[in-house]
Amino acid sequence: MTSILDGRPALAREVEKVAEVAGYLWQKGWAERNGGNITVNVTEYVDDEIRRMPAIGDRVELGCVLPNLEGCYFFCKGTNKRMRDLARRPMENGSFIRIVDGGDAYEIIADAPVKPTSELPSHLAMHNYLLGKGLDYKAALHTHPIELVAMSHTSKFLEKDVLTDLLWSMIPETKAFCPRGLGIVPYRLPGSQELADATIEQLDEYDVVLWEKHGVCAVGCDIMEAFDQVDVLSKSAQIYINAKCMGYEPDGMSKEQMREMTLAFDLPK
Ligand code: 2HA
Ligand code: ZN
Repeated sequence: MTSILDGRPALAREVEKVAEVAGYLWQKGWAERNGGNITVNVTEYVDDEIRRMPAIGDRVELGCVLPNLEGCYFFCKGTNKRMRDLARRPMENGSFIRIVDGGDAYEIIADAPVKPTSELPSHLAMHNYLLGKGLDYKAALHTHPIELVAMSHTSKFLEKDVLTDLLWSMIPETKAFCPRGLGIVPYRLPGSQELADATIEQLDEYDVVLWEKHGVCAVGCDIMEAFDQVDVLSKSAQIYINAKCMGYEPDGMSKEQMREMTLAFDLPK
C-alpha cells in the first residue's frame, strides 16, 4: 500500500517521533486503553502534491472557527485508537487531516480513513491560539501520568504554583527542562469547550497544564519536547512520592540552591 510518507523523509520523521512518544506513553503506564491524544502541525512538511490530494472522507465541522489554522495539516491519534497501537502502526492508528473553509472544518486526506481524536477541537483550539501569538509550538500532547494525577487529588497541590515550586525543588533538572512550570485547571468534563478554554488560558504562562483528577496537557516545538517536559515533572513527582513512602516529607532544594541554579542556567523567575 502506498503512503503519504513515501518519498517524504522529513514528514515521515515527524510521524516516527509521534510513534516513538506513543510507545513511551504506553510503557510508562500513562496510556491505558485509548487514553491520551497527540496532535502535530506538519504544515511545514507539506508540498504542492499533498495540497492537491483529494479528501478520503466527508468534510467534518469543528463546531468553532479557528482562523489561524486555515490550510494547515495535522497528524493526530485516531479516536478510540490505542497509544500502543499508534506506536507500532502509526498510519493505521493516526489520521492526516487538512483544515478547510476558513478554519471551521477538517477533512481526512491520508492514509486510511481514521477519524481523528475526540479531543481534536480542544487540541486545535490550542494550536490556533499559539499560532495566533506567533509562537513556534507544533505539537500538543494529552496523557494520564499516574503520579501527577494522584497529586491532583488534593486541593493543597492545586493552589497556583504550589506544585510547580515543589516539583522544581525535587531535582535541579526539572526547572531547567520545564522552565515555565505547571499550570492547573480545575476539574472540567473531558472533551468540553470549558476544558479547552481553561487550558488555553493557562498556556499564556505555562507549557504544561495539569487537569485536576484527569491528566496533563503539554505543548512543544515537537512532540518529543512536549513529552520531555511531562517526563521531568513526572520524575519529580515520583521522587516526592517515594520520599513520602519512606515516611518523611522531602526537604527539597533550598531557596538558595534554586536561586543559584536559576542564575547559572539563565532560567526565568
Ligand atoms: O482521548 O484521554 O481525555 C482520550 C482521553 C480524553
Ligand atoms: Zn484523558
